[in-house]
Amino acid sequence: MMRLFVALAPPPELRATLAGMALGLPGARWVAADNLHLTLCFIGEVSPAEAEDLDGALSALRAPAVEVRLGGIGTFGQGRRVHALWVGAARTPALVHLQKAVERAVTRAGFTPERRKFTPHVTLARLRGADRGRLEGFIGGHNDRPFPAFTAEAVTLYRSHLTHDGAHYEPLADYPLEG
Ligand code: 2AM
Repeated sequence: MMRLFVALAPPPELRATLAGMALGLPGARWVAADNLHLTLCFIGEVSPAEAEDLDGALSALRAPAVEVRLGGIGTFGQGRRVHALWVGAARTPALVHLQKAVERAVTRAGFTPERRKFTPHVTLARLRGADRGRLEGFIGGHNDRPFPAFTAEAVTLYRSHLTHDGAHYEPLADYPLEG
């Protein structure tokens, strides 16, 4: 079985910038630059044959390229249970349209994507027992920071490998969007 999801990959320079923010919050488990992504649709465990069906469905996807604007720092989890730190993406109609198109393609291929509300974000770090003061300082220091917008020209099918030192995400295939 393989654990799959569909996401957008920010360009390498932007990923390097995001990964470089780790200096501002030591102690958290930062996502390596290569692994940074914006999830559009989480699929979960599938067999190799199902992965082929998914590949077929995503190959048939027709949607325009989207401009993605990152900005604003957020967290998942409450109070002492904060477990993820992320940078948000503007919830533009084009991005929402693309997310729905991907979800439809996945559903048409016979899968039931996991339904979390779509909160477009790029997870930067996983936290455990984070020091509140430091975390708030980090958020305050980066919340208004602008990042260069980018145009996502493809969606990527990723395989998630869960290892003892965190998840590693392997891009399996790119599906071009219409420019
Ligand atoms: P996260 O970054 O907010 O943790 C691979 O696990 C990717 O899929 C991650 O971006 C993760 O989001 C997302 N993901 C994991 N489980 C998910 C679920 N049940 N529903 C939606 N997205 C999920």
